[in-house]
Amino acid sequence: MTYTIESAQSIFSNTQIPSQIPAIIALFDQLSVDDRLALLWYAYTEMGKTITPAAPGAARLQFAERLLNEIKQMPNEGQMQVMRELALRSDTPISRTYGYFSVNTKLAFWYELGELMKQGLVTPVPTGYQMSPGVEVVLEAIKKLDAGQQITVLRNAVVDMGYDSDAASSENRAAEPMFKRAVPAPSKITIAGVMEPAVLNYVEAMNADNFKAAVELFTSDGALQPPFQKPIVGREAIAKYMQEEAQGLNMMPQQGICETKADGSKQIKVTGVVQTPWFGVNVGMNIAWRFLINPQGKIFFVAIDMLASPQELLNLRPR
Ligand code: EQ3
Repeated sequence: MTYTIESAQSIFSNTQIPSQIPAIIALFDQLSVDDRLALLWYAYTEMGKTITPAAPGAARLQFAERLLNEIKQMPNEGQMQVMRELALRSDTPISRTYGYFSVNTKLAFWYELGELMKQGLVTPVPTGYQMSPGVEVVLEAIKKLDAGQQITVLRNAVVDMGYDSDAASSENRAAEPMFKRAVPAPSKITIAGVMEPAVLNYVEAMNADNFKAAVELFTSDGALQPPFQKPIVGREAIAKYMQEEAQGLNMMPQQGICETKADGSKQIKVTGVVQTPWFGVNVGMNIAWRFLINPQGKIFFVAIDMLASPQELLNLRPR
């Protein structure tokens, strides 16, 4: 049997419930720039009543430091202008520098700006700002999401900011500093219903931040599809992605289903919880992994999906 990445993308699609996140992001994108910045501030402070991100630490801030110092020295209106340009993805020197940052550096940059806003050193909301009705709609929609989905909306908003030049591709970025784990992640994995070595070894390698071992489990033309993104194809590209975005994750798969096909390939769906080092044990994201394992036991494809609700953790069979 021959499979392609395109055909692999649709495995177990009849068990999936569409996530509300893309629709909320589409609504968010339609807001004016001041509305978007204000909304992020309100959503962040609202979430901050129950959860707050972990401080990024000096190593992670090293790439953002120069930009942050430049912004700190600006008058309020200049600071606001920079934030607008970032949100508008304008082609300005600051917006280009930001575009070069890795996802984690972008998060660290906004974390620091957020701290300055809390201290009153940077204005969080434009002077004279009047909330539009659209902001309330999006804010209410965000409030109804669980914490794992809320932080995904915030993360996606931050990642989409800045000028996206071709030169800012991940090959041109400096190596990402390692996230130090406060507590080691689970190292011996068991998944109810799934015994497949490639899947168990994948989770164990990821939990040890051993991306070399994780990538060796893939076929050379294998692909990984992160939530709401296109597949990343080939071991080298996957390894680079993992180094930048998967450090310090705690993966706690719980249960799964395995279907063996006539040619010996396997389609496996696993559901469970993932924690990001940004929020530690305080926020669990409900996710699914959909694996296509070739007859030789290598991963040809894995998609990672954000689940629409905790009930979906048990949604393993076609409806
Ligand atoms: C200051 C403020 C509030 C206002 C201003 O107007 C604008 C902005 C932007 C502001 C600041 C916002 C801030 C500070 C936001 C911070 C958000 C953070 C820290 C969000 C972090 C989110 C992390 C997430 C959602 C991580 C998810 C990771 C997942 C699902 C990993 C999945 C993976 C698995 C399971 C694999 O098997 C393979 C790898 C992969 C990474 C895909």
